[in-house]
Amino acid sequence: MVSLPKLAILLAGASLSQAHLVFVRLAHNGVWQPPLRFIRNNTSPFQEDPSGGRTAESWWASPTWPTDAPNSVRCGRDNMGWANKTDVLKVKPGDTMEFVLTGASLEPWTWDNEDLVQWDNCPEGRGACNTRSNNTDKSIRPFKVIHPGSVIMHLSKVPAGQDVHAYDGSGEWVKIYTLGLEIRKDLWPDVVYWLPLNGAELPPRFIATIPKQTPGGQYLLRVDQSVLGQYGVDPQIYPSCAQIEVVSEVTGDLPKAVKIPEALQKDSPGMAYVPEHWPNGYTYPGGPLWDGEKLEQDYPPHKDLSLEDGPPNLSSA
Ligand SMILES: *[C@@H]1O[C@H](CO)[C@@H](O)[C@H](O)[C@H]1NC(C)=O
Ligand SMILES: *[C@@H]1O[C@H](CO)[C@@H](O)[C@H](O)[C@H]1NC(C)=O
Ligand SMILES: *[C@@H]1O[C@H](CO)[C@@H](O)[C@H](O)[C@H]1NC(C)=O
Ligand SMILES: *[C@@H]1O[C@H](CO)[C@@H](O)[C@H](O)[C@H]1NC(C)=O
Ligand SMILES: [Cu+2]
Repeated sequence: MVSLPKLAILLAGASLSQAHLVFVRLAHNGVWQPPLRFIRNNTSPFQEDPSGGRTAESWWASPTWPTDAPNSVRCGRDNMGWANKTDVLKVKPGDTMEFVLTGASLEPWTWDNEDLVQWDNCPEGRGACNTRSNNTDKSIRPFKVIHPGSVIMHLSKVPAGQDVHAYDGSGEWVKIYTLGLEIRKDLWPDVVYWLPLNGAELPPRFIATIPKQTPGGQYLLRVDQSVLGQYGVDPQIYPSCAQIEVVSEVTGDLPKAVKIPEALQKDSPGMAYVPEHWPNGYTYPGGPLWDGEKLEQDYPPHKDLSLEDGPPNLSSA
C-alpha cells in the first residue's frame, strides 16, 4: 500500500497565505494580454455568502471554498461586479489560451512596480516573472503553484439572448484541459507527482486549445487549480474566468457535462484525497474531458497506477 502521501505534508504548507494564488493574465495564441483585461477581477477581500451578500473579510488571494456563494465558486469572489468592466476576447477554434498566476506575495497594488513583477520580456515567453537584478525576491516563488491538485479549464456557453457581461456561469460547463499527476515509481513510496506543483519549482505552462468543434458564440473560459481536500480540510478552489467570443461557423451547443458549484463539492469526484481510492481510483475533478469529438472520463493513466502488487521494481523503473 502507498504510505501517507507527500501531498499531506504539502497541504499543511498550503494553509500559509503564501501558497494562495490567482490566475490573472492570459495569452491568446502566445500573445500576452494586459492583466485582468479579459479576465474578471476576483481579488475582492470580501467573502460572499450564498445569497450573494458580503460577509467576512478575507485576503485578496484567499481561496474560494465549495460552500461559498455559487458565483464565487464559478469565477471567484465578486466576479460579477467586474463583468461589465471586462473586455471580450475574440478567438477562433484551434486557438491556444495560456494562463499565468501570481501568488499571494504579489499584491495587486504592486503589479505596476516593475521591480516586483515583470509582465514583459520574461524567460521562455512566460507571462510574468521577476528577474530584475535589484529584485527583493529573486526567487520565482510568486509565480509558483504550491498546492497539490490539477489545473483544469472549462467552457460555458452564454445562454441564447444573454450577453457574456451578464452571464453568471449558472449553465453547463465542459472541461477542455487538465494538467494533473504522474506516477513516478522512483519516488516510491510517495509516487504521486503533481505536474502543476512540479516539486514546488516553476510550474509548466498551462496552455489549452479551443477545440476545433466549438460552436460560435460567447463563453466563459474558466481556469482553476483546486487543492485536494483531506483530513477534514475542505478543498480550496482558485478560479478565474475570461470572457471570450468564439468566432466559428460551427453551430449548436457544447456537450452537457457539469454544473458549478455542484461538481466541485468536497465529496465530488477528484476534489478530495480518499485513502482507499488513492491513487488507483483517482479521477480528476470537474467532470469529463471534451476533446472536441469525445466526452470522456478524465483520470490519470490507470495502468501506471496499478501498484497493488507492491513496490515497483526500481531497477527496471
Ligand atoms: C481588482 O479589484 C480590486 C478590489 O478587490 C481593486 O483594488 C483593483 O484595483 C482591481 N484591479 C483591476 C485591474 O481591476
Ligand atoms: C452591466 O451593464 C448593464 C447594461 O448597462 C446593466 O443593465 C447591468 O445592471 C450591469 N451589471 C452589473 C452587474 O453591474
Ligand atoms: C532596479 O533595476 C532596474 C534595472 O534593472 C532599474 O531600472 C530600476 O531603477 C531599479 N530600481 C531600484 C529601486 O533601484
Ligand atoms: C528488477 O528489474 C531488473 C531489471 O529489469 C531485473 O534484473 C530484476 O530481476 C528485477 N527484480 C525483481 C525482483 O523482479
Ligand atoms: Cu493557498
